[in-house]
Amino acid sequence: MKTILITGAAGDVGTHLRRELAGKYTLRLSDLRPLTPAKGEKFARADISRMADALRITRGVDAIVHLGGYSVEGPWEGILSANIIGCYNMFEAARKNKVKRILFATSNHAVGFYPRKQTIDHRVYIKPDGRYGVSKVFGEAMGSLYSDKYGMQVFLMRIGNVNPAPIDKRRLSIWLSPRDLAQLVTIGIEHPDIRFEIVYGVSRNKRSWYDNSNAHRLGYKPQDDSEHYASEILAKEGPGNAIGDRYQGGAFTHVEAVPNPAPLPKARAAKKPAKKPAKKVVKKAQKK
Ligand code: 15L
Repeated sequence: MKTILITGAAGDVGTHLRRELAGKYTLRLSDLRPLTPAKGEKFARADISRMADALRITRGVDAIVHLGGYSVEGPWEGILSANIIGCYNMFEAARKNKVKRILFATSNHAVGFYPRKQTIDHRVYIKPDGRYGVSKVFGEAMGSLYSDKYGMQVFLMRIGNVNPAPIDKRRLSIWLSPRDLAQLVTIGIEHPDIRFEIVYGVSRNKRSWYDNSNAHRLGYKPQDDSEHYASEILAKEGPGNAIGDRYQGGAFTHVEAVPNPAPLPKARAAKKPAKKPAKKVVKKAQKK
């Protein structure tokens, strides 16, 4: 049985994926946040913005599903640390530890400034819709470099929105059900001819904005279609936004931050400054 490392395993996508892949692979999990591993899983807490951590978690695995990172539009510091430095560390640690295959969760936001009225495939020029989208483009570029220069097998999944059911009108076009996610990831792990591939991580949605023929060529046969939920979703859709409604990336195209579904643990987000020694003690020390 192959040993697969899933980074960002405590997040929403990671949680769905773990459940779907249980029993198929030996799962090694990592995250900055704590996580209770299920039977058969092993968890290692890691901050991938530190190379030593990235090296530690990638040792001895057959493939990596790299989900970890800052998962929405937000402040540059968080994106820089997790998605630029962390992503670099993951590819470099994989290379150093001779892990041949890496599946990277890029995002629809790498191409979010394409208009909704346009159908795009995996060959379109990138059009990120924010700092987060730019960081995903960086990850795609890392994949291209490590494939061409080091022969790594790279599977880039431009993921839409993973949820048990679509949550709004935009997500009717980019929804990815957990079981379709698992099918796509399995292809990324198992397909014998992966060198460098870009696919869209979406279900068989009637309203899709993507020509996902590259994924289909590799054997992807999604089972779910968001259309079953369409009337219910559209009936409760709130007022839109002129810019967001025009582009595939939605709100990411016109706001500076989207509520972060995976905030850092408090202890790391705001480290207390070290206590200064009391003044008297300082004076004594100086006299010595
Ligand atoms: C993403 O890339 C995010 O990781 C996810 O949290 C959602 O916001 C998703 O895109 C989306 O566009 O719905």
